[in-house]
Amino acid sequence: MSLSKINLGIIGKPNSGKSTLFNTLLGERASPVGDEYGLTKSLFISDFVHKNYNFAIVDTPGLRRKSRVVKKIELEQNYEVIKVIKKVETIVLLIDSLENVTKQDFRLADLAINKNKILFFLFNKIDLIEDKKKFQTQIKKLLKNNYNKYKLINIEFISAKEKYNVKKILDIIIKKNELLLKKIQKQKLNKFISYLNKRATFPKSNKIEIKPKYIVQIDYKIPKFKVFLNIQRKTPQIFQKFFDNAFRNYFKLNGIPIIYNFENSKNPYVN
Ligand SMILES: Nc1nc2c(ncn2[C@@H]2O[C@H](COP(=O)(O)OP(=O)(O)OP(=O)(O)O)[C@@H](O)[C@H]2O)c(=O)[nH]1
Ligand SMILES: [Mg+2]
Repeated sequence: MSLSKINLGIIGKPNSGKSTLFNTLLGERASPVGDEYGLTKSLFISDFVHKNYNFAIVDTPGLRRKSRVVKKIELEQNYEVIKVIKKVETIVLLIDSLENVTKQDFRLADLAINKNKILFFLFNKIDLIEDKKKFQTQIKKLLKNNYNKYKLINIEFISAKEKYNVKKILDIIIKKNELLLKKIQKQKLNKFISYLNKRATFPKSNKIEIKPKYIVQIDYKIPKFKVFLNIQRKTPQIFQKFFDNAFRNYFKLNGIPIIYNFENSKNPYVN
């Protein structure tokens, strides 16, 4: 039987534990690990099998804030990491649980989301946190309240060093990759539209409620939908957000990219 493939990029600030996680996943010390800030200077690439998946993984140099980057080599490293983000389908953004989530983290997350990647906010070194339950609740609340792409991301907690939750994360990564291939039947999409029209009040454009009329899936590698609306004008952000939210809730599609093409109603299916 041939194995399916998952390409996984490990990114994040210096010292967050990327190389430690890389080694834990491989079960060997392939990438040097240590307290020195900015230890990893180039990409490390390897692969392993978990369940019926062949994981290709990339360990990357820790990225510093742009304003702190002084040496040319660091600029090149930044460039390498951005290339990795573009190339793989799944990104693990590693965050040291003892530190705050920074602007730099959000910048990297935005980059991954804009490129339609499956993205994990992976809080590492959870072994150093005393009240883990409280911490996890706080982090989720923080992100929910402060990050408007909350529904698009996955939030998990591990100790790369103590190998805590690492296997579980692999299983979740598999689940999300399988979810990415989801095909939604026409009938179910129609049902969603009538459900939404019965329930919701919609954002307005020029005092007219923007309503979805019809939806059709047009691609399957990353779920992509054409959504026909009752307006002629450019679809406002607020409606896009509203629709995405409703759609993800209804079909239970959190933590994966979804692409929508919003169209005006000049089409044969409306009315
Ligand atoms: N307590 C604890 N320490 C960890 C964990 N993961 C990594 N560390 C420690 O954190 C330090 C940095 O780990 P690295 O894996 O080298 O971090 P990195 O993100 O690769 O760092 P750069 O290559 O500099 O970007 C090392 O001292 C690790 O032993 C963890 O889960 N728990
Ligand atoms: Mg490293």
